[in-house]
Amino acid sequence: MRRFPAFLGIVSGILLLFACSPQNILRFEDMHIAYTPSPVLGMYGTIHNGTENALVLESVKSDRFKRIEIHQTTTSEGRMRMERIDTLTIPARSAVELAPGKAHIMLFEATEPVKNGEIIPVTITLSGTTHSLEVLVRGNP
Ligand SMILES: [Cu+2]
Repeated sequence: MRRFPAFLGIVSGILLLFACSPQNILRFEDMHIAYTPSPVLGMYGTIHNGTENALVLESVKSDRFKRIEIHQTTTSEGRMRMERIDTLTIPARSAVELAPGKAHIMLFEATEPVKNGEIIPVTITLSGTTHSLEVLVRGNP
């Protein structure tokens, strides 16, 4: 019985750690691939950089696609167009939303047709560190 309070102390300590940590870490929010029957798909979501340093999105890779690019949408003379960019910087203590009409990830040449509801493993490299994500394919809400 004497061990019980100690166990509770450890549990509340862990909970406290979880409650505090999201402020100063890297966090991916609502990363998803928008389903369309098109062979070219977009990946969206928000990258929260809670660290003290800017993070640079360097590459996105997946075995399900032969080519993945980082895109930025620009408007000139009233026309929206997207172009490939080499990297995307997420400033320190800031967040970047990947969305249609903004920066986003573009997926080309799926190895086989992508299904709505499929979960696709994706590797994202930020400032030399790779992060493995399981990204859901879903219809746009
Ligand atoms: Cu694009």
